[in-house]
Amino acid sequence: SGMATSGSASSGSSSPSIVAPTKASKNYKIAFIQGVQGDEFYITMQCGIEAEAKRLGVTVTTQGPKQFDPTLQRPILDSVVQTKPDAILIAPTDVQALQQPLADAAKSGIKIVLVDTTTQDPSFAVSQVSSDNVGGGAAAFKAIQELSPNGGKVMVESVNPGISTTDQRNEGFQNAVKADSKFTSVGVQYSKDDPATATQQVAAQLQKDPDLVGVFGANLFAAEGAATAVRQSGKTNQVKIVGFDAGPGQVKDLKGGIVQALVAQQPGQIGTYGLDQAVAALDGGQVTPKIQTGFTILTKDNVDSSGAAYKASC
Ligand code: T6T
Repeated sequence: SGMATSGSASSGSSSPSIVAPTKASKNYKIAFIQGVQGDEFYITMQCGIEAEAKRLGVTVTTQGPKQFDPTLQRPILDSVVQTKPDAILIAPTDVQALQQPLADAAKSGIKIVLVDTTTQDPSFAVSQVSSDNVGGGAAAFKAIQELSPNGGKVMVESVNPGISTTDQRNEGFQNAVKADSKFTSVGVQYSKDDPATATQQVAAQLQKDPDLVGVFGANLFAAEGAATAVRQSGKTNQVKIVGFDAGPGQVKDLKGGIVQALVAQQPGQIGTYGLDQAVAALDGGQVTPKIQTGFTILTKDNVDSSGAAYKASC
């Protein structure tokens, strides 16, 4: 089938090789600021960061806002900057709101590495590490195409406008829909990272468009909420769901046949690369400015063997 897995990491710079330092020259103080607490994507990323920190001999502290919200993340960044860490790894929750504070932090001498999400002008960062989000959105549509070969109406359930990752996934998905005349997009809804809101929005869309054939849930919580709506509507056979991410609840929905495919990112790998770039920048080593990690399309059949499911703890 066409549900192939995407390849390994590729660097956006002219240098194709990504160098991992063997040891840090000193025990650097590095802060990791998640997009949100309790999200298995960022937990798995934290596991990758902590394992790499141990290997290199540096100290990492992790914090995150209680919601995926720049007004909650900004004060965390401000207080972390006050402690003058050597480097910050951060997943900015908005392309605009975190732009100036991060540029200022970089100006004060802190090495900034963007993990997962990015900002409007990330030139202050020594490196950016993320999935191929446009490609992941296109891959999600390809999965729906294969599941619903006759075509029909599809929708995207997303998080907030202004998040680089989910906006890119939506863009990749919508462009792929436009290229196939058998499908029409009924648009995108934003559920603020709240699965209950996503459930309401998908249920409302199903009222309006009872012939909907596919939903793309653009992140973990959007996909979980979409799955609940489709399950409650009794339309599991008609409406195919493809979700981004592979949290424990999503994997359960996949195995239960409510969700047909998941686009699993490599959060642990993003964390490992991110920490390596921070230490390399601090020690004057080789830094790769842009690293793109791959994704795996999970179905019922390969989910157990893939090892791609996210962790709930390290
Ligand atoms: O999809 C991930 C992440 O890539 C995105 O930026 C925000 O949502 C997640 O953390 C999943 O909940």
